[in-house]
Amino acid sequence: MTKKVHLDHAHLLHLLKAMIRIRHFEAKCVELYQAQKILGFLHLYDGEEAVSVGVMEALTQDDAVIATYREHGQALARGVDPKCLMAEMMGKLNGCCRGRGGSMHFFDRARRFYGGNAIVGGGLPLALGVALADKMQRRSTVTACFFGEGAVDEGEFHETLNLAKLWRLPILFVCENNLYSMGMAVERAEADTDFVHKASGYRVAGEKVDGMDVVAVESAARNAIDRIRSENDPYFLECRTYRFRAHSMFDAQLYRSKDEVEAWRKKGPIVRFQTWLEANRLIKPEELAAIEEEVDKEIAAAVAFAEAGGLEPVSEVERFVTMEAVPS
Ligand SMILES: Cc1ncc(C[n+]2csc(CCOP(=O)(O)OP(=O)(O)O)c2C)c(N)n1
Repeated sequence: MTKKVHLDHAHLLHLLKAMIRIRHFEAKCVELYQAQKILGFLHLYDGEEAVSVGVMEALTQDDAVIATYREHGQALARGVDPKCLMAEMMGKLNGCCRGRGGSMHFFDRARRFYGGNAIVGGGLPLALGVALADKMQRRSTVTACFFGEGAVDEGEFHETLNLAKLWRLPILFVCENNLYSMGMAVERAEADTDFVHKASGYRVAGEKVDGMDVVAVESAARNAIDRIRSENDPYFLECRTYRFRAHSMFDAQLYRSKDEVEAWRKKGPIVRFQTWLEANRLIKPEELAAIEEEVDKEIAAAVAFAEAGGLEPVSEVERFVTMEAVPS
């Protein structure tokens, strides 16, 4: 039976705010990058916000999350503190990884957010390990594992799906199919572009969902998680989405036309949801203005926190290279 999302007014505004938070956080990151306050790589999630916001709504705080290198949205939607994330972006000691991880390696143990990962597909075996550990410790949790469609070409994908099914691990596989893997269009890379079909090769059940529709994603994720918990089996969601920006900051985007991007922007997750709310008189202009103002304040506070943070002293850089005793 399909479980409906409970669309009360507060929940609708919460979904919109969560997506706007991600969009504005990243817009600020672009400014800071251009001002050379953020260095290294920067892969934006712009256009894909409905996927992480919808999926996270279906998880409890005990569930675990494994993310990609495009994980600013995944971390924010999981409820990781934007202050620690912004400080991490700037490489500061008060960042969520002491500034050692940067844009691609957010991590927050308290939120069971086990990392962004620079390696394409690298999160898949980690998700397997987390889910196995939870199962062995008899926790009834689910591990949500995000990855791009490019990761499906990696051996890790195939090994992970096989073992997840064989060991009946409670993993929600979330394939963010944004149609491009760097500059490679999905139909140029895949003999079979139906990823649900690929998952079924390992007898992992799944479905496609419109990744530009936050309510559709939340509903699919809720059903999937119910099913994972009741049937003790992994499940696969292919979220069809699109990234509006370049792969990273170094990408001239010669592989797609401006018209294509513009056409997708018009059906973007925020504009679409907001227009629907407005058309159905579910949001008042002053509510929208309040959301934008609150989010901008949050982000300004995050930037101030990050600016005030120091850098790791050189004398400390070798710390954590080898294991230290973890206080129990
Ligand atoms: C194992 C590995 N191979 C290659 C790369 C270089 N690389 C970085 S991003 C990327 C494309 C991945 O595309 P996809 O998984 O679809 O994710 P998206 O960037 O579209 O979110 C590649 C090939 C890498 N980081 N890791």
